[in-house]
Parts: sequence; C-alpha cells; structure tokens
Amino acid sequence: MRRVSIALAPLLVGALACGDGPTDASGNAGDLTRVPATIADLSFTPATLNVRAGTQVTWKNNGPSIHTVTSDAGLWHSDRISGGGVNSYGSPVSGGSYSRIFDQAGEFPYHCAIHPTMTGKVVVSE
Ligand SMILES: [Cu+2]
Repeated sequence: MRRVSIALAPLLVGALACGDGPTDASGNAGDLTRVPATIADLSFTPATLNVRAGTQVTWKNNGPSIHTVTSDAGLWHSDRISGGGVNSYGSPVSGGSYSRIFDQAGEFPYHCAIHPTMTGKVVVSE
C-alpha cells in the first residue's frame, strides 16, 4: 500500500497545477478550488501543500490505520478518519476523508493526533 501511495504523489501534484481555472473538470461553475491530498501509513502526501486562499483541501485516508488531520495551533481538528482495506467479509473498504477550506494566507502546520510523528503543512498564498 505504501508504494502505491508514493507512486500517486506526482499525479496529485499534477492535478494541483491543473486546478487553477475558473471551472474544474466536472463543470463546477463555483470558484472554489479543490485540492486532493492523501494519508498513508504513516505520512501525509504531499507533506507541504501550496494552495491559493479559498482552496478546499481534502485529505483521503488510503492507509489501513485511523488518522486525524489536526492543526498544530489548534485551529482545526478532524474527527478520526477511518482507514481503508478489507472488511471482515473480504470486501474492499474505502478510507474516510476530511475537507477544510483555507481562506487565510499563511502557513498551517498540522499533525496526526494518534501518530504525532506524522506531520504536514499547508502553505496558503493570497
Ligand atoms: Cu495517524
């Protein structure tokens, strides 16, 4: 699972670069930019995410463990984000996700409250 997540990282960065237009691929007319990020055991990808103010970042948990996305400064705290994998019936289960809109410019370091060595940062520009 770790290798898959790492291999996806360049694709996510590519998606980031393409997400700057007034409409997105789904034809959404709103000017909200959405940026994906992933959580795997035991890291956030990308570790530093550079976005424009007003961007919604969604962290998707692709690892098997439960994680959180928690602001170092106490500005936000996600619920526990369930992991993916295989359930007791042998069926694949998609992991949970957490989304937040970053309206203010600045640097926003965060961590996982369950695994404090997991850290990341969102850098928001005007
Ligand atoms: Cu964690």
